[in-house]
Amino acid sequence: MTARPAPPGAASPPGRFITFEGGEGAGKSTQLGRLARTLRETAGRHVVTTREPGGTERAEAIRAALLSGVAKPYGPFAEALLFAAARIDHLDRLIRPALRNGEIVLCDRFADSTRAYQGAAGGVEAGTLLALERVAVGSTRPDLTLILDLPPEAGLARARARAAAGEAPDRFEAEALAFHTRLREGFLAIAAAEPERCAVIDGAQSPEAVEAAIRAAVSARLPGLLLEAPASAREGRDDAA
Ligand code: T5A
Repeated sequence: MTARPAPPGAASPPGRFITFEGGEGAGKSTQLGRLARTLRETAGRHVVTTREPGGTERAEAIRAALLSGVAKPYGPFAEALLFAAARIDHLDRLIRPALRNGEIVLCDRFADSTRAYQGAAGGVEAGTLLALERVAVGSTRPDLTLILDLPPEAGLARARARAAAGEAPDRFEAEALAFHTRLREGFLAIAAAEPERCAVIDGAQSPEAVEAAIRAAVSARLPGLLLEAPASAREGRDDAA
């Protein structure tokens, strides 16, 4: 998960930053993997896949603390600060270098998750979180955010099925249904407020149907990205993830 510097003198087309958002078990990781494969194999693009919290060694250490629940007693604002700390390292060490290198960064969750989990669901005041976001994220905003939407019961059932297979529910999966309902409303409110950046995808469909909807959204919002890359965009870069 490290981005390599562009070779000296190489043409550097602008990178693209695409984030996947949604509630628990919405299918983000599944769809991020499918889009990455399409972009690499069909379009010949250079793609970095990453996630939040995490994506760098330091941010992964913060992830472990957050998802274990050890930070929960400090409250949702303190958790928001920790998510922001992880995000700052992730942006500085992975996301911005990759974008500068002209790569396509696909990120499983980003700042909208803080707005939805710690804000809409957790109760931290929206203005406070936006101020924190401005400091932590600066001008590195996603070009496109795919919000996978489905009833929280369905997403939690998927997560529970995983738990039955031996994986313990994390800090946020263990929250009550009312929390997950507020979460869904929070993501939909973000999409309504920023329709030019966000596309809502029906995540309750089959994985193939969700994939098709995502391809349609990417084609509409970022024209040309799914078409075969020009030779100049194929040269001089290595896949970093
Ligand atoms: N968080 C994160 C915050 O509170 N604030 C923040 O700022 C940030 C960045 C991260 C946690 O941290 C919180 C949110 C999270 O609670 P995580 O482990 O990364 O923890 O959790 P999630 O991002 O929620 O990841 P999940 O794995 O739970 O969900 P995904 O990635 O949305 O779903 P996916 O693809 O793994 O699929 C889940 C299951 O469903 C199946 C898959 O096979 C899998 O078993 N599935 C489908 N089944 C039927 N139909 C489909 N269309 C399916 N798609 C996938």
